Amino acid sequence: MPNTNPILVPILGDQLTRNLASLRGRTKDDTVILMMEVWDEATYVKHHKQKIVLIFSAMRHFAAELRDAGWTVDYVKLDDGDNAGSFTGEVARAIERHDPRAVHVVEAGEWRVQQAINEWPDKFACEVEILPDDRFLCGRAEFADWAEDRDSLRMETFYRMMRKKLDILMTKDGKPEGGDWNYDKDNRKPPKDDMDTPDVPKFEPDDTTREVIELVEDRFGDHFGSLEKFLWPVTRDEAEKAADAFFAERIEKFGPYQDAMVHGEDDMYHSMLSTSINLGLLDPLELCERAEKAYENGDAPINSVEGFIRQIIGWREYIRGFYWHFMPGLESDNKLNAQRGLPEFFWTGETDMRCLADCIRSTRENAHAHHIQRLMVLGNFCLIAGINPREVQDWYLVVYADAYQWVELPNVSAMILYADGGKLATKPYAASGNYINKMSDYCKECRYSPSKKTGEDACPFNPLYWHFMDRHRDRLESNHRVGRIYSNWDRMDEDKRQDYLDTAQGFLDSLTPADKGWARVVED
Ligand code: FAD
Ligand code: DLZ
Ligand code: SF4
Repeated sequence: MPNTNPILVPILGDQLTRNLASLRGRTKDDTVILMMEVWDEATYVKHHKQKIVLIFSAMRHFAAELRDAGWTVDYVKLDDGDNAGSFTGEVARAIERHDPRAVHVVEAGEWRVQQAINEWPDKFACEVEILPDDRFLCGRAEFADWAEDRDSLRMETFYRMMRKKLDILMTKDGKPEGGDWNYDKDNRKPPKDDMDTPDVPKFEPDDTTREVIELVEDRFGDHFGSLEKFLWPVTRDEAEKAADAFFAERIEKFGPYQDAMVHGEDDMYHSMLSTSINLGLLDPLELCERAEKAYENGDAPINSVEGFIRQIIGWREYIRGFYWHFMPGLESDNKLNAQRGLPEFFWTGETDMRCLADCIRSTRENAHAHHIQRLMVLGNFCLIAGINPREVQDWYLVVYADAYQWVELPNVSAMILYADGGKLATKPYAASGNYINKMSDYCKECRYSPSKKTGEDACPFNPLYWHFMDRHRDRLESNHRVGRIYSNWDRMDEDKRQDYLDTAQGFLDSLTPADKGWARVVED
């Protein structure tokens, strides 16, 4: 007799697509889909309230969409009385309920969750099949092949391989479209005075989202972040509307203003699609193909289109490959031995540094900040102030609605903090106040002055920059991209150098370290 018991298909909170490997080819009458809201996931760090609302609401909408399409969905809500609290506990309970002949699950995005899933074959009596997540365009094994025997794992080399493999922005004779692989040099326009960027579509909460907002206010009221406005897309339809608006209104200027920052302008020309891509609501390759079409139709210039495609098939895929390649070590790497605690103002926004205050305000209000804010304002500060990588990792993982460890950790540990010692970046992304002054309007009304180098009114980025360069001289001087900076330092007279170091030290001593309870539940 054939075994007619169903296949149990657990779908995790960031696997919200019908094109998931574990669903493809399955028949509806032979499958029970399991979706689980669990305490362990909601509290392993104290996620921004909007992040929890986004994930639970998107999960509930996706479950409804599957049921409407005729699938059997067993959905466990967080406040279901018998909730086991963990993925493993819930799968065990579902096995009791449905007596499946097998469990088919797609590998998890995160190491921590994958470790738990790896134990399922031994834990459960039925067969467990773990499938690769083929929503990513470069498989984990493919990345490992690419990385093997390479001295340097630069994103640019990886990206060219991906362009060729996917045949995106390539001419018929195998050359990069437009003649160059990378148009970054055209993508550094500072903001104009009268910048008036189109509004990003806002999706008002429906009944399902409102119910989740209540749940989150009730259970996670002490988590960071505001729920005053929650406007993220939570369904595929909404995510597609958000993508339509980006391709109609913003992609043209996406490239040139990619690195520009304006006080109070939280979206600029960015796509604001990361939350939807990471949840599985949007397909990354389809977005790149739409961008390519926009170029072919003359709707957007090559520097915008190439820039957007590079972020997705380049950076996003590379970051994911890098994560799996270097885990679990990446989590504890601290090659610059940075030991300072994260300042409290990262949680409260209470700082006179106008650039940081604005990025933190956007982070609190929207669970979002755009790339250059994450990299060159918040990240640069953490790097040159020597903040401990673990504390910075926790902060980024908590505060952004698009944050999952696979994408947060390499960006934080390797890209901004150089904690991996240079596997990802050729040099630390350290910068003085000059950079922020050039690329933003923040400094005009700041209490500090970007042109003052030392003393009370000096922009803190200026002395911190030299403090960082000085304390890491042994490691960085031999780096050919950094070495010449030390000639400038050595040319300054002794008093000037001491002034820089004293101003930086005075500023560092004035910082109040954050209460650990912001990021994690602290046991008494
Ligand atoms: P756009 O500027 O419109 O870019 C288009 C898409 O490219 C994004 O939606 C995203 O999918 C992809 N992308 C761009 N840069 C990166 C990158 N460095 N790594 C991976 N994907 C990229 N992105 C996350 O999705 N989750 C995170 O937790 C996250 N943490 C970050 C932490 C730091 C320190 C830094 C420097 C960057 C981080 N990023 C993260 C990358 C990037 O900042 C966000 O993807 C981007 O700001 C999302 O906004 P957007 O959709 O408007 O992006
Ligand atoms: C981030 C998150 C949260 C807050 N809650 C859940 C949840 O209750 N159920 C779920 O399936 N996933 C959740 N997630 C996402 C997971 O923590 C995890 O990031 C992904 O499944 C990737 O491994
Ligand atoms: Fe930021 Fe310095 Fe400019 Fe103030 S002066 S906004 S601290 S870069």
